[in-house]
Amino acid sequence: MEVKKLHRRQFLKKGALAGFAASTMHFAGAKTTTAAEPQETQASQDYKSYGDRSSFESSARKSEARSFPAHRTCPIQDTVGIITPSALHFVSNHSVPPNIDPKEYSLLIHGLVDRPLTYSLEELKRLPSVTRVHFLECNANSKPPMAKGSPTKILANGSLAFATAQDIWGRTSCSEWTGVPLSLLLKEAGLQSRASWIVSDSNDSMHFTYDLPLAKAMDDVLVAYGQNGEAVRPEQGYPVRLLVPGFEAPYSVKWLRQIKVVDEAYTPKTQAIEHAYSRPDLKGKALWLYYQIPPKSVILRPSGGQQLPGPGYYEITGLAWSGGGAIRKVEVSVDGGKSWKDARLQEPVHRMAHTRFRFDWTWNGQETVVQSRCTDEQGVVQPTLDELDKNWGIDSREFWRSATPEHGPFHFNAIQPWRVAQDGSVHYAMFS
Ligand SMILES: Nc1nc2c(c(=O)[nH]1)N[C@H]1C(S)=C(S)[C@@H](COP(=O)(O)O)O[C@H]1N2
Ligand SMILES: [Mo]
Repeated sequence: MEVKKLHRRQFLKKGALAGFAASTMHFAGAKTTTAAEPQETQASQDYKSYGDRSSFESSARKSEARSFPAHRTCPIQDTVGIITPSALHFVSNHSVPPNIDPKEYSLLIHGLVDRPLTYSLEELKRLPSVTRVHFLECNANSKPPMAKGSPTKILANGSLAFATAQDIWGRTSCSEWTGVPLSLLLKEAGLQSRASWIVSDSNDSMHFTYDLPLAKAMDDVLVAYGQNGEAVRPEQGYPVRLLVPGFEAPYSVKWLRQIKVVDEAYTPKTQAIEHAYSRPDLKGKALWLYYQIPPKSVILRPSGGQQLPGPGYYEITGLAWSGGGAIRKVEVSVDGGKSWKDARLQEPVHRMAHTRFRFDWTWNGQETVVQSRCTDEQGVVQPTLDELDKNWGIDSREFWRSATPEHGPFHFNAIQPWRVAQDGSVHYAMFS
């Protein structure tokens, strides 16, 4: 057979590293070791019926500074592939989460419909389901961490000490979600002619409430009960949440209680107070709500707080995503933005999902800046910080220093530069 005839050396030649001369291909840090005898660490009868990861693995969520009552960032720099392990999915809770018995659960659909309906979880699961890979991203993700009250220290050269990808970019995650299309439930209930928006609320202590244009609700929104092959996690809204693909994550109401069909935007309190931002280009005189996430990408290895052991080959890897659909292209620059080359995209590329990119790099040991920029299926390109400033009509270098954690234009998608210093340390270099 063809495959069997390929010797190891031939195989390596055909591989991704074929372009690297053997002499330049010393792997920093790679050591020759002899295989150790496998250690019997756990008797097989000790394996749990619901398993844990290896005791050597320690990647973990982190509390955010503003952590009332529970905001947790995802260790995005440690993930591989495109699916975030459910146990590491970022968490954003604005009040006390409920603990819902699935037997007691019910979802009410009412308002401008012909037949108000309630569904138990079992009834929802009898309906035709779909499974799709989608990211969720908090509106506050990737905003510069230099606002007042931020724990991040600004160094003399403008670098931010200790700013890791998790600190800045950890409010996004990507899962395989399973559920019933919301359009199916709304059609069952029968939409009346004045119907144009929906308002969804939840079973948490504040009844977190958000509205959504009906056109989006009828397009691709899921009433989700599955996450990565099992029930939605308690932190993610067990037993049922809305999943609004490509929109800022607050639209995806967790612990979903009811959906009311209405004839105008309601802008409920949680939306108006916690998620509307003043427009700097209008001198802060107007509050603005954002919907679709713009194209974003970030290099995760190497990224802030990491340490390269020395010159040599490294795979640069990171994630790209866009609320506008599929990622078409990710370019990487390893020379401070002078030149850009296409990265490889992990296939298949899902629409409105994290997309893994990979890029071969041989670091020569000199200080440099690495960064990525993506383009989505609509041809929208991730902007530089200067382009973003121009769109918003601000000088961000001044703006971010005077901003407070609660105040400032979120929805931040500027290209993220990381500086690799000569000693191999990696730093946030957005403003330097
Ligand atoms: N019921 C309810 N839904 C909610 C929230 C909440 O506090 N309560 N937080 C919202 C916000 S601000 C975000 S960013 C996303 C986060 O989803 P996750 O916690 O599953 O990552 O959930 C949204 N849905
Ligand atoms: Mo959020």
